[in-house]
Amino acid sequence: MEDLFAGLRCRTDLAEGAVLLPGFAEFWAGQLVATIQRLSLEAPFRVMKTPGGRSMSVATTSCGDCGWYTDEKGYRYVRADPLTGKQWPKMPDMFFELASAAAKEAGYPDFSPSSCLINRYEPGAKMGLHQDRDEDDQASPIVSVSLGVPARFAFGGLLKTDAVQRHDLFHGDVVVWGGISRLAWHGVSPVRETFHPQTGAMRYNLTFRAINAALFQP
Ligand code: MD3
Ligand code: FE
Repeated sequence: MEDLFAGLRCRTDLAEGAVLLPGFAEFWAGQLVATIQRLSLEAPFRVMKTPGGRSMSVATTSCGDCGWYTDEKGYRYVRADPLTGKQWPKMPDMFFELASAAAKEAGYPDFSPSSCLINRYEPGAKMGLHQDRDEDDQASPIVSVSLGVPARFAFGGLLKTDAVQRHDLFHGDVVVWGGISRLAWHGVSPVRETFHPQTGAMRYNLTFRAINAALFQP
């Protein structure tokens, strides 16, 4: 049903610097889902722990020159996957091209992501309000791609206490977070138990990021 309305939902500025491109990834979506499955054979989804010792609600993996990681040592980008000891899988060309095209569409023709974080939400999984501050390249946008079961996404302002707006993100939706929105507080409400033909009960989210290479840790 939601696909019937994809054409009716049009490009929207969600906030200053944040552009929603509904269905931008729709043509790529089947391939993206299949590629996520393939990547996860090399770098399995795992539930990471925050520095405070809590298990995250989502399962996560990465591809690209570095991957975001969290454990008792803190939040950081690492060149090798601590679970396997191997480098993260190379970012598939299709991923890079999709993220670059979306960024270009939103006004960032030079975006060159070096990392893609892959979050997998099972029914009930959520992400608490947080800011993304580990990239140290805040001039570059973050490109996010939603796949599978829809999710209600919340984002606020630069202060945790600022009021939040809520939006539903559907299969194939892309959001480019640039400018001031890059530092907005954001999170995802618990994912509803429902079905998507391409992902079953799961929601996947890809976030493409440009990382200052000097900051990568081994
Ligand atoms: C707004 N992921 O991985 S994507 C994350 O759906 C993350 O898995 C969520 O937040 C998810 O860090 C949300 C949309 C998103 C991504 C990055 C942002 C929104 C953002 C950075 C700044 C502001
Ligand atoms: Fe985030």
